[in-house]
Amino acid sequence: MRIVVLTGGIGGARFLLGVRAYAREVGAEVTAVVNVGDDLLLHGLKVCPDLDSVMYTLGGGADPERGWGRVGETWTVKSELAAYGAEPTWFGLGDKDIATHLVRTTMLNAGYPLSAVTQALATRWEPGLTLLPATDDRLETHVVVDGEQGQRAIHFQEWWVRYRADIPTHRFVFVGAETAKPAPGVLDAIGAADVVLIAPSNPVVSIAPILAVPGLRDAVADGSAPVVGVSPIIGGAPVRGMADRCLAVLGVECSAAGVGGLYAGRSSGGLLDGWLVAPEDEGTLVPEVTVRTAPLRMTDEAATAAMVRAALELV
Ligand code: GDP
Ligand code: FO1
Ligand code: CA
Repeated sequence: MRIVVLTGGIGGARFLLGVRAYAREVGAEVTAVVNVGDDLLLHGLKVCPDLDSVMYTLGGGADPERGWGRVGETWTVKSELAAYGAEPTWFGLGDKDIATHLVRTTMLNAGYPLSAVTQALATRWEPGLTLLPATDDRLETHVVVDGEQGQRAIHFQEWWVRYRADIPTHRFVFVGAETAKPAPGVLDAIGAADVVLIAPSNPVVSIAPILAVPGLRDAVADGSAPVVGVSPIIGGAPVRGMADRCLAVLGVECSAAGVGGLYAGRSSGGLLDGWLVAPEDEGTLVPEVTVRTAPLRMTDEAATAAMVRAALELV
């Protein structure tokens, strides 16, 4: 059995722990297609927050409280940069994390594509599944906000980390998406999949940028594999993070029904065959989609593997 998961960072990474546990139990192969819209160049370094959250989490090196970055992190470089007055001060790279960005940037500068670099980094972390960036091309999420002279676009990280998504916001732009190509292996994995899972990731800024890569959304929507999504929203609120603010920008209700309707049923031009929601959201309806309930709190690996089983039983 081959499972493909579309995923963002922290929520997706936790979900993948459960997918991996389930896959080990039944002997399945897993490919994670990871968002790159959060990526940024900082102090000359290429930082890929969602890929790193997934890689560190599956490799046992993530900070469990923060969810991003390394456990046991130190911040010497960050404070030295601050002493120089180096901007931005609102985004901090940890010392251990910087080693990842140094290796990645060196390889990228030597001409290796991000997918190959990710594979190389993963040989250290042994995530137990195939990690693919959605694209090797530059695709960055920018956010159009109110500026002093009309509207201006800022990088997703500035919107998310500096402003905590709490400023007047008009829309999201996936810069580079028009000309991006799916990374090598992505379309093959989707084509060969027995099931495609949409992780309980942020639908607006983690999953949408993956689907914005030309050909990727169609491969999922027109592929033979059934598609099941897992709701990141429980009882009308995100479990963590600011998906509510992202959904508000799109005018989509922050609910399991709202996000299900955003992905929409395959037979109505959307993606989903199945939509898994929490017991709190029993009664959720998405036209043309099979909706089931299961406990959706990823408290530990076993609970998360049970979620995955419920998702797969749906189709
Ligand atoms: P990010 O890229 O680091 O922001 O992480 P993701 O986009 O992959 O995941 C963020 C989403 O995960 C948020 O919208 C949360 O609501 C969701 N999430 C976090 N923990 C849980 C959980 O235990 N259960 C469910 N269903 N969703 C969760
Ligand atoms: N999130 C923060 O809130 N503050 C930070 O200083 C910060 C630094 C950072 C460095 C590397 C990395 O991979 C992630 C980092 N994050 C930080 C998390 C990240 O910006 C966001 O949570 C995600 O991009 C949203 O998915
Ligand atoms: Ca993300």
